[in-house]
Amino acid sequence: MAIEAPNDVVLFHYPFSPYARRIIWYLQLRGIGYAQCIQPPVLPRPDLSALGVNYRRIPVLSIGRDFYLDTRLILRKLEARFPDGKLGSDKGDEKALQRLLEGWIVEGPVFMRAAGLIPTSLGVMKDPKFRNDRESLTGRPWSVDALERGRPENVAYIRNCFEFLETTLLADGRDWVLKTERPSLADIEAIWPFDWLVEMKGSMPPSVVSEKHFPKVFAWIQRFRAALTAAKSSAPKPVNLKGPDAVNAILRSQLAEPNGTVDINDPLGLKEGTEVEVYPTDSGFTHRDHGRLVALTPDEVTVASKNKVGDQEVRIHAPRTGFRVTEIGRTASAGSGSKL
Ligand SMILES: N[C@@H](CCC(=O)N[C@@H](CS)C(=O)NCC(=O)O)C(=O)O
Repeated sequence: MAIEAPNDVVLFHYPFSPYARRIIWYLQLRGIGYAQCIQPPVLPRPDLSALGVNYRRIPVLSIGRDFYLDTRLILRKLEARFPDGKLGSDKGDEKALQRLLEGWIVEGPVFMRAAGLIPTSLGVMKDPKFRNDRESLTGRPWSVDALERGRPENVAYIRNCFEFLETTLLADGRDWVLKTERPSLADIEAIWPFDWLVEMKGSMPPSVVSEKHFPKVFAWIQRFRAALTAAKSSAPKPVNLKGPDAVNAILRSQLAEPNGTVDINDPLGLKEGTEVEVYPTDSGFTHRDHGRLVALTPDEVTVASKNKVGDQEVRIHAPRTGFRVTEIGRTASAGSGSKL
């Protein structure tokens, strides 16, 4: 019997992905039913390939036959798709803080520094398959020696992040970042790498980062975990879909969004219908999604792509920041290039 995805939502992830947790937490806090299709932590990921998605990072979320890449876009889409009881603020200054926190961690250096604190004693770090996979992801050598050499600087950097939260956002003793009654999107945006590090034994020396040094940050993390436990107990349990069931459920469903438009004044000058490729510029850039350009707005690009199983088109959406869109056959010039 065909298994349906609640709300047509399928999350592709693996449980130890800290990025995926941003989305799982959001869905739990909102009580939104969804299905999940657990992916291997290293390539290949045949379920996503069958669906026509080449992007290699995790998580990916589909709503119907629309696929959303990158947690920044996924959260925006969930807020728009399920507006009643959304977690984001409507006030300009609060929205600004939300966006700045998102950028600080996802686009800025915080997550890379936090990832540099994964203890090298973890089994996965010694697995050559994992090491080779992450070398191909980042294009840089991945070695225990290099990680150990970088550790002191990463600890110093992360300590400053704890210090920043302790002495600014949380300094007045508030429970939640925007002084809300319950955790908001701003809490999700701010908390995830710090929660991940606190959970990961051996990531930070307790002589430098501990509850004693940063009581407010640690208490906030505890509060957030308690709020999640409470939300989880009343939220619908995710439906587990095996790869082929996820592929079938998605290909049976409709497109979730109407056609968008291609902004004729967009600086890239691309036209609707042009064959383009879309890929992230920070890591995983050799895994590119190809398709017909369907929509191009200031913060989103959408391409229509063929899956490998049926005739139905799927749509792949990515945010503009941190992603490149190029006409197939043309080389892009890197936007950040400077002669200074
Ligand atoms: N900016 C992306 C970053 C996602 C990311 O880097 N995810 C990690 C997992 S936590 C990843 O994909 N690692 C490589 C892989 O799993 O192939 C987002 O916000 O979703």
